[in-house]
Amino acid sequence: MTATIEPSQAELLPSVRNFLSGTKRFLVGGQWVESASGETFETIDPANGQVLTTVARGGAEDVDRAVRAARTAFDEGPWSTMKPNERERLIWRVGDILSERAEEFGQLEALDNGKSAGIAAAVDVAWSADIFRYFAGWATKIEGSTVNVSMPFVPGGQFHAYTLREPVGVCGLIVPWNFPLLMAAFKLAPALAAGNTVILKPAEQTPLTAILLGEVFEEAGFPPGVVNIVTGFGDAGAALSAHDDVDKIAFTGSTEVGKKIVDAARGNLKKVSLELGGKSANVVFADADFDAAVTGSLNAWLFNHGQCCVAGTRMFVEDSIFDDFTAAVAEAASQVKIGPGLDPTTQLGPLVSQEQFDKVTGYLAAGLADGARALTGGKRWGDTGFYVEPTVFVDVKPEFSIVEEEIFGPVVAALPFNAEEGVAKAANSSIYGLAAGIWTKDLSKAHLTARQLKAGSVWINQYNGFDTAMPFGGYKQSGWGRELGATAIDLYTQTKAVNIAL
Ligand code: TXE
Repeated sequence: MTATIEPSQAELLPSVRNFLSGTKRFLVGGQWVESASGETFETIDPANGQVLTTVARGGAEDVDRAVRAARTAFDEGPWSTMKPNERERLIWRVGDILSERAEEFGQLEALDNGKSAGIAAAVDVAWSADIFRYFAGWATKIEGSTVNVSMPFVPGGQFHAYTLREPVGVCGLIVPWNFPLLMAAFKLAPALAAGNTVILKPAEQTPLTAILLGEVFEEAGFPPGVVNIVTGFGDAGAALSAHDDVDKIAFTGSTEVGKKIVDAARGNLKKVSLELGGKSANVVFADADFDAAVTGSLNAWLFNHGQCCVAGTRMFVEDSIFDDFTAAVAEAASQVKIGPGLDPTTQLGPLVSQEQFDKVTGYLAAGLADGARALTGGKRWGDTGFYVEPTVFVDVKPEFSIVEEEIFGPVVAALPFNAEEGVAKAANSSIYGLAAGIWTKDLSKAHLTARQLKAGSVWINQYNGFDTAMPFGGYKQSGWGRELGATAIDLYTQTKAVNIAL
């Protein structure tokens, strides 16, 4: 791993260069506006710490304007009065435009977040397009039901009872920086398919693809006020969460802020769905396909530089193969190509920000101070940008902070287990329960362990196996509710019971 960092903006598309010039405004009621305060903030290229561009900094007043625009578009139409198949067509168009502009979105995401532009185009953008198309289809498939009621306490003979599935109303969508476009798509697509209007608040570290997405909504032909985007910091998110005219908040981010959102939502008891932190267990049994488990386990904690809520950062390995397996994972980790996101050969880019870099290197120091041993890595990489070496820790104890806490960087803690004693108790001893991995050739062992693990997603003989049709969300302090799939429609609708005496 040698430190050769190319200038990160060498091969930019003209459209991306163009986008970066000038202060970026945000979208309220169909208008691109500056913030009410006139304040702006800078967004940074994590590959070199340089300013990419300046962005309008929205605050409470801007959030209020956006909520009013969304309220009007919801209460007075045209969104709520539009036919489902017209909504379907518009949402589908967003997916198509994203596919057409995948390279542009990929480059912008790479610049703002640090991830590889190729991976961003192939994963973040392509999957976002798929999510818009999948939920476009739901717009015409949301159904209530008829109910066979007896009504023993109401006089009269016969009744006709049915349920309606209605949109919740005005939804605030607050997203983080690790998958900026994708996390926005997770929320926007089902919210819009169900007929809600929205205010999107992207993360302050990565506001750019959300702004570009605003242009896509315009190009697709969305009426003004249906999708509003306010760029800003946590104070804007807090104002949205506390706003009395917001009916629902959907949030992805830290567990700490998730709890603040629950508190802020108390005022009008708005609905809240949360996708929060994780410290996922990846369990490798001795009978696993060794090579597949090595590659898959590396991907489990290294994908997106470890900045994944589902990252398999507690690697439980059966004691009989522990030394060989951890050595193989460490060897594979040491071969990973590190560099800026715009270099097509890059496998591991910089962390998103100085703050995240400080947090991750702080955990590396804490792990070493506690007595853990780094089989590979353990420090920063190079001397420019927010790069950290992929790190495999062994000789760890369950109470070490590197085992208990979400690091959100390319760091894994490996722990041996004995098959006779079982692994579930240790794997479940976390405040989180987002995801888990299991590697074994024994079918019964795989299914039994899947039942024992307290996690919202369990991947067997693979990791990060997402699909738009599969529900996603967490047990315990990893969150409330399930995004994606049919369950996402539940998050953005409410049920009305209608009962008629015939
Ligand atoms: O997240 P925050 P941060 C974890 C990860 C990371 C840590 C901190 O461990 O190291 O959180 O990251 C907005 N009311 N995850 O500080 O603060 C904020 O502006 C309403 C896991 O960046 O939770 C941004 O838009 N909103 C995670 C969003 O919340 C508020 C992904 C997320 O920021 C707010 C990211 C407030 N009071 C971090 N304060 C995952 N689950 O994938 C901030 N925000």
